[in-house]
Amino acid sequence: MKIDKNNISDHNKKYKNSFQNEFDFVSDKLEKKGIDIEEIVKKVSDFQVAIPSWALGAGGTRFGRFSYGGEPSSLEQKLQDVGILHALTRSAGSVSLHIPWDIPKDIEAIKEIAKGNEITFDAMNSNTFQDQKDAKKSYKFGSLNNSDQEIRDFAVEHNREVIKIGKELGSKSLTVWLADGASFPGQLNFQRALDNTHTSLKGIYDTLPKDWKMFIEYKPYEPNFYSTTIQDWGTSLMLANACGEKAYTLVDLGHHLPNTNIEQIVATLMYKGKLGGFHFNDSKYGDDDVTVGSIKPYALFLIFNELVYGMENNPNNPELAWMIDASHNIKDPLEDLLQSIEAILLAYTKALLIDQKELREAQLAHDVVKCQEILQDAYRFDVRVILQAARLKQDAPLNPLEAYRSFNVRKNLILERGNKTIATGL
Ligand SMILES: [Mn+2]
Repeated sequence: MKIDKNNISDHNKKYKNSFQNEFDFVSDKLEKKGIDIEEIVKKVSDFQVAIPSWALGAGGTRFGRFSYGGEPSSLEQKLQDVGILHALTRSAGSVSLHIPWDIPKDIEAIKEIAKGNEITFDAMNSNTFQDQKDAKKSYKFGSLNNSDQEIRDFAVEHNREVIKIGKELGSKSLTVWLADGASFPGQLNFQRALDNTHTSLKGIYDTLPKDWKMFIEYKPYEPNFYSTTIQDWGTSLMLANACGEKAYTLVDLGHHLPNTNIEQIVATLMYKGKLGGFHFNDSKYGDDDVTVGSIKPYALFLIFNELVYGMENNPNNPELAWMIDASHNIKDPLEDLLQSIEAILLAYTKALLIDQKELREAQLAHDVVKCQEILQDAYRFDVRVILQAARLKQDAPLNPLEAYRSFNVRKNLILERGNKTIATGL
């Protein structure tokens, strides 16, 4: 299943006139504010977010999993799905693989398929949160933090293997997320666990190729209920600093306790040049798998305000590795990802509209009302047509979700793959 370019141009012909009217109207409005719409369109076109291989099938919860017809059952099919998303948006030009779920049998063949779909390989993800079949050691009581040296070595070795596979594919980074922690008080000696984690991470870091980065992700709780060894950005930053200059903190939106000021965390990390990766999702209570922007779109906008400021003013911070990190329970995963991509780009575009000079002046004048007005003025501006312009420029459909449905993508995937497939790893 590949998206037919003729279908896209038919789709765009249908909406071209209404698009153009709207675009001219918005372009005029922005010009009056002194904003060049073409500059914004260019930045939006350049923005690429990686799709994780595990988001393409139905994830389910610990209570159950409801399959989705036509799920990709191999790495090849996962790449095809990312290719579909990229053809529909031109914003999803990379995939983030998960080892061992996505071990390529034939590296060259996989690289060919990726190339054919104009997909590159983003950060590689290791997995020490579950035991694999026939595993010699168990991660039941931790991996990199385990009190047993042999288990720590086993987990370090797995990460080195992930780097090796990633190197062959052309990836340039490794993301380490640990489920390590304790479910009950007294179960774990915190200081020893942290020390073990530090030594293990260093063991992985030392085998990192010169041009690679290592991202250290944090999460306050789950799967452990009492403590997580790398629970917050401060712990992650401390470990990244202890590893070296190629190690960075990774912020996952859903990995914070309710009401955490994530935009301030982002700002703090960028100030130190240590924000390396960014995972998008949304959450209401505790789960981190809700569609991006579906619950707290204004918070996402405020986060993007800090990200945009950081990207423009902190040259010491590297280019960020953006990824959607979500799992889909009841929606068509591809439709959910299209909604997420749209939400990310909307928040980014609105943040680009903020007049940073005017904001700075209002801040210096302590005009609190004006500061808020500047932010909200940008947030309330309807920028959807800017996203459409970015897609039109790259021969992608003006309305990706509608195109996806009218092209009968899911129906065709089910015809090709069957109704009862399960994505590897899910
Ligand atoms: Mn994540």
